[in-house]
Amino acid sequence: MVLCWWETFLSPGTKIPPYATVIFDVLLVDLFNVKDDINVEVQMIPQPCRRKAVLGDFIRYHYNATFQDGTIFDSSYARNSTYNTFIGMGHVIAGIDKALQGVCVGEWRRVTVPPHLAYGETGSGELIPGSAVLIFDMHIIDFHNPKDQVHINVTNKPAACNLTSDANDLILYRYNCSLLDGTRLYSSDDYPEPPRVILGQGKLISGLDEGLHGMCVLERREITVPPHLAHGANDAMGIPTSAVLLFEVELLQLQKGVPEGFLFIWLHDSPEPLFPAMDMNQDHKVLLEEFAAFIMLQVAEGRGRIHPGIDSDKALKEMFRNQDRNTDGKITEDELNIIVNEEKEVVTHMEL
Ligand SMILES: [Ca+2]
Ligand SMILES: [Ca+2]
Repeated sequence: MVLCWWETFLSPGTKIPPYATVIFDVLLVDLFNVKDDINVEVQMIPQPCRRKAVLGDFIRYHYNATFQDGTIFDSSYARNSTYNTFIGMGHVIAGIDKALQGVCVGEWRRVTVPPHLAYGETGSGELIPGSAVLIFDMHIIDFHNPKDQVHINVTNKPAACNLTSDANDLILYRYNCSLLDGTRLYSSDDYPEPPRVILGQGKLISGLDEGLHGMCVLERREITVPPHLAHGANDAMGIPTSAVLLFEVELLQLQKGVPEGFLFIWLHDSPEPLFPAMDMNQDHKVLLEEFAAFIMLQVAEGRGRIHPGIDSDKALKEMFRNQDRNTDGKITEDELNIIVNEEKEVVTHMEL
């Protein structure tokens, strides 16, 4: 179909005299065939392309939209915000819904959409005339599926690795957080000290917490976190809505932890009976100093583990208070036995 500026020559009601020679000055604006499909010209695909977008994915992309004569009629860059949509749900014109399938993160593609896969013969408002062929220059920022899990890519695994991070462990780690297009968001290097956190206790966004599990000291990883395991559809700390985040992390230190709610656990069986072992000077009472020395000896000899996230003096005092039921400043055998029996009923690891 060829459209020309016929209307501009003759104002309505103008009569063409007989035998007149009519001169057409033709500008070809659009050319398409009703059988045309979209035309996709892939301009750049970053490698590796881990996964291609499919129906049902949620995608964020930038675009410039032009007519065939090069006039820009719409641009996401002008709004300084990506266009975000589910693919294949009819939220965008049919041609774009189709063009978004099979893209890679970071891909640039030019898509030419014939009018029957865009705004048809009627066009759209004042912006898009009827039967217009539209060209979209698209840059895919990221996409994810609501079912996506955390993706972990180990970039450096130390040869010696006999201890790995798990829930309740205290870790010290470095990180950089960026968008998938490389935009840096925040980094532990922005702070004087790398962060220290206990895993598995809801202190971090859930996807990062999960990605930090199972690491050995000095291991490095790239952790890709979909928005539902990060900040979701909220604008948090300048992070765009529904953005997929990339964390580059390195585990610097690891202190094995104790289950939530515990201050100390035995790693093997506790001494049996416990009181005589704890009452190191055999005077039938255990004062704070004696108690602290006993516990720290267990930790030093690898028989027990104290809560890594709390100052150990504070933890020891708290543990002592828990045992010294009548608060007279000493633990007796009776007091200890009450606790031991109560604890044994509920847990296998005894908390002191
Ligand atoms: Ca004693
Ligand atoms: Ca007491």
